[in-house]
Amino acid sequence: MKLREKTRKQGVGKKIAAASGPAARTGVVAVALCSLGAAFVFVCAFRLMPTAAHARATAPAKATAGFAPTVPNTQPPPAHVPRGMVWIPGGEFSMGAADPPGMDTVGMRATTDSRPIHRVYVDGFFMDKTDVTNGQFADFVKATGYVTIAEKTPTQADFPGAPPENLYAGGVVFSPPNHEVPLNDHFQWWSYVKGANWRHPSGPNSSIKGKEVYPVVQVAYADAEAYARWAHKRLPTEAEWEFAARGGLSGKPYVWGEKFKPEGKWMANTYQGHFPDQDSGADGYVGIAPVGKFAPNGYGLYDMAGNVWQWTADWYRPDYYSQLAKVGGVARNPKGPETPFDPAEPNDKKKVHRGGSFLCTDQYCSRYMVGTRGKGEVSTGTNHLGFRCVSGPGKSHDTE
Ligand SMILES: [Cu+2]
Repeated sequence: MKLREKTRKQGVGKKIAAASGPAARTGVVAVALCSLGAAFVFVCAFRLMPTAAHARATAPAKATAGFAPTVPNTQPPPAHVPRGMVWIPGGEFSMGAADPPGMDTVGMRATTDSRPIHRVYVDGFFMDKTDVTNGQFADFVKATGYVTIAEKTPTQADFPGAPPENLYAGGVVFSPPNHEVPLNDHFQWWSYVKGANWRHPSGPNSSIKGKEVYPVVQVAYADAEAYARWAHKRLPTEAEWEFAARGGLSGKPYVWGEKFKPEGKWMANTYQGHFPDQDSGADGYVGIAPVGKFAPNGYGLYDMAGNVWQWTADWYRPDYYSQLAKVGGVARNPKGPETPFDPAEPNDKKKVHRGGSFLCTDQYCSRYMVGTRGKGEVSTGTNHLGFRCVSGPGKSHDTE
């Protein structure tokens, strides 16, 4: 596997171990960016043609093919709404992402895994208005003494065959080059950094001091799940996440509607400038933004596009939507496939990521578009991956 070979050569930490060992923390770099495995590498390596970019800017995409209206449940919301959460009514909707005209050559072709568009029903639930913040995660750690995966040194037992010098604790960090680089090699802008963890998102010299209201990052799936359990919540299924993100709309390319910048207004923290070497921060933020700085969607949820990716509870399989479509009818409260499988990295256990991040750009990966899917190896944290929780009438998704 090319990515892994490369990782091995570069000697970037435990991912190396991964090359010969079990899946844990392997997919790391491969999944990190909007770089979602090989499929992404094939597709998003191509730069969006200026003409296409222009076309998109001036003629907003009509992405409604295959979509039918969202039919929300009409029962009144529960009387008590937990603090920091909003009620998502649930109901029936069309799930998936279409190819907006003018964008099908780059940003969206990698998203064949978000098709076919299919009909889904989810029960109502509460969802955190924002991503879980550093402050909230700190409360959890203080209360429980929890140690995240990125803070633990991987053991030889977990990674047999790995050179001991490669077994060190850390996380994957966006490390932009200072010059233009080919977009077919994400090692140009992702590094495995020793000592990177939620307290030090970009490495030992970085800090979250004064960033209590920024989303927590460098959390592995188990870390997010542990937080959720502590908070008497759970992680959303992928279907719940998308129903919530669409905010009652149907078939729109963005969680706020049809146009990327309605009336010239930035609606999400994404990447402007020249990817990956020059983030102009035109939207007000270079890198991560505090939570809730952009307008909420129709359900009152903030940052359901851009800023940081969010873990969902579902295993990732590129053909899951096809499986559901084959069954036909309306998929009720789907919980993802039984087992994970990413053909690009068949040994890695990946969960679905949603929402895109501050690194998403139409020059490389436009997964701030609602309906598109990301994925990530479960033990891998990065500095553009966080989460938010849900709770409510539905039973807990994960029972152990
Ligand atoms: Cu992206």
